[in-house]
Amino acid sequence: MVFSSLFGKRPAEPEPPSTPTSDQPKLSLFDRMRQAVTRTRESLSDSISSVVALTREVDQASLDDLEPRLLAADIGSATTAIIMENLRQRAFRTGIESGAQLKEILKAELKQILDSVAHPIQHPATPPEVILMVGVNGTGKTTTTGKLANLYRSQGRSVLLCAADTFRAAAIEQLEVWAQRSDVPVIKTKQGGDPSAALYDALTAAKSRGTNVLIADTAGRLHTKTDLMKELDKMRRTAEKLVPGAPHQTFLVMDATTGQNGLQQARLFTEAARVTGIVLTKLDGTAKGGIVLAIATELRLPVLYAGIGEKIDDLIPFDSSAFIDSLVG
Ligand SMILES: Nc1nc2c(ncn2[C@@H]2O[C@H](COP(=O)(O)OP(=O)(O)OP(=O)(O)O)[C@@H](O)[C@H]2O)c(=O)[nH]1
Ligand SMILES: [Mg+2]
Repeated sequence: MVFSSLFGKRPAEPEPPSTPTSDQPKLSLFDRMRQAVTRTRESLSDSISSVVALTREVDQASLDDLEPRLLAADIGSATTAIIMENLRQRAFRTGIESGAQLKEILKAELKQILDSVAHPIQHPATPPEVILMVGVNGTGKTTTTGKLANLYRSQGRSVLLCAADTFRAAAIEQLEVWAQRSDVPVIKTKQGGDPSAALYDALTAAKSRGTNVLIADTAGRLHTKTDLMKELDKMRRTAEKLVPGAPHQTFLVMDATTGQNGLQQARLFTEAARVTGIVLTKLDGTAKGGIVLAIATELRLPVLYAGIGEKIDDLIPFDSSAFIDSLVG
């Protein structure tokens, strides 16, 4: 399968305006996805091999061995139960003849789960498109805001950043560094200031400048912090008032390494914050990439982007076929 067909929905991989720390040869997005899920793939491949090693034909009993490995990859108990039930039925009805066939069936099952929550992103007819970055502490919101600015810029869209994390020390400076890297302007207020006021200024600026995309980095918060959740509501209302339909996107940034724990936090967060899609960060640092499946089954939300490192171009548009091929390939 060629790379362009996997990523055909988006423009060809662009040359970012600046990649200060990128010193490796350019890999295709597919290769980079494959690299990011290496550890998860190795653990899954092992289990598929061990299932097949037991007997030439994959029977129901030998499938039992696969179940704990799916759970270990963080696919989640609900999702694993669905997959196992389908595989067992298949083994019972028509038989599964080989490891290769098991892989193909597994791939189809996983793909169906991801595709059931996929939907095309609707861009507003009139700019700016307003994106709120939300999530619990330390998941990678600020880093992802910087990477997204770079990605959108390289697609020819103009970007304005809003430093709406006025809570954490140095959060504004951190975003300014990212803004410089991708050469985009940033609107800020002082630390301790009202994030909605910063957002108001940024929305006004984006409208008058005709900016395509406004991305607001917000403070890390737990759904249990009532004041901070109210603050997020106020930001939403501010956006709504100034730009019809805004915020058009609310991206929940999730850290893949936090596994089922992160998923539980995310579940409660999505209920409170009207999340439209997930950015899954730190996929490069985990053998639990299966969390993408659990997100689809349990949050009913698509993963839109994957963070695969700390550099500016270490963010890739998520593609379910590429992901599944990388995971089970
Ligand atoms: N390996 C890896 N590290 C990442 C990725 N995304 C973010 N990080 C790192 O995660 C750490 C936290 O990132 P931040 O962007 O500051 O996270 P945040 O959500 O803004 O944090 P708070 O604002 O404190 O809630 C930093 O050290 C980032 O370099 C990723 O995709 N891969
Ligand atoms: Mg931050």
